[in-house]
Amino acid sequence: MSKYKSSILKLLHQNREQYLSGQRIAEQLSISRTAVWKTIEMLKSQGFQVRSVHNKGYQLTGYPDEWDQDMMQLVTQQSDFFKQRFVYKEVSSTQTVAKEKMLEITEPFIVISEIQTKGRGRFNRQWNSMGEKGLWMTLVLSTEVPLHKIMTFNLFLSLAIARTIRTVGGVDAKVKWPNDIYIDDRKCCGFLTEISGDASAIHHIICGIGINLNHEIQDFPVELQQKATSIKAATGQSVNRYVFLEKLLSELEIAYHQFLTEEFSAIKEEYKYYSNMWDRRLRYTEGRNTIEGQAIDILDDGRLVVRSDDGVIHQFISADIEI
Ligand code: BT5
Repeated sequence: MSKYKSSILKLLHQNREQYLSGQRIAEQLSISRTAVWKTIEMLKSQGFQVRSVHNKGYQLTGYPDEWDQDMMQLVTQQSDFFKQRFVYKEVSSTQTVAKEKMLEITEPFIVISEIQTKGRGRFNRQWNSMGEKGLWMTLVLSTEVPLHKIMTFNLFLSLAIARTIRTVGGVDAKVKWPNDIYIDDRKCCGFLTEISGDASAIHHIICGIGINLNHEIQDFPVELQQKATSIKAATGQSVNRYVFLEKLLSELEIAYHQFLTEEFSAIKEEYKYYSNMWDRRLRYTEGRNTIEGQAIDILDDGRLVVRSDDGVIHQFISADIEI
């Protein structure tokens, strides 16, 4: 690997809207123009697309299909909130890897994998995690959080993810209580919040996030083709996975600090505004209890309030909702 790869990649990525001359790159990094040229050739051989135009210079126009380690370091180091980042080609589940690493690491960190062979959702349901198409990531947050507050974590997080999908994907993403993001009534993202701690407080939040970015509908297994979507399937436009990840990490960091310092009431109106549950009759299942009715509110502790068809009021902690 060229010793200049990271620094040239950083310049090209940060200036991707414009051309950078070989001369300017060479001067900024105090290296020769030949070294710049050789490194650009190497980047191309690794799947980066670099346009070179005489008298203008170089522009980064495309990224490798698989996660590139140097590019990932660059993107994930934009903020130093996540102190360590682990990027794999294939793991069983980023949740499993994160839980092993958590025993030795006390600061926030992330685990990302191109492929998960046993990606999972809540209650050990399968999570389809196809390579090169999505973002499969676990965040570990080591912190003391009082137990009563944890139910609202998903709600703060939902807004951060939906905001990222709207900004980077340019599509109307809705939050579906308690842990999904939908586009056009199809699931585009699911996340899973697990905790470790003791009777009085939580010590770790282990949050696995799966986001479908560049899937075509046919990429999903048949049983998901009517209910799943990706940003690309919804908009016809591919998403740059690095740009998406960069934005997502910054939104997650903001949401996490907000979760620690504020109550759900601070974001309740925004959450309700972006929610896709109101004014429709849906089926709600929690444990063995299934009802049909309409959501009417979310309480300050994160519980969902639903009025069933017979007029009875129900409160849910984490129901499955069929859209
Ligand atoms: C979730 O569970 O939605 C949480 C998914 C969390 C996945 C991430 S990926 C990184 C980390 N590592 C892991 O192993 N997991 C986390 P739940 O609410 O139980 O929904 C699961 C259901 O979503 C499945 O039963 C399918 O119906 C559907 N599903 C599975 N894969 C999907 C996909 N790629 N897109 C949309 N829906 C999917």
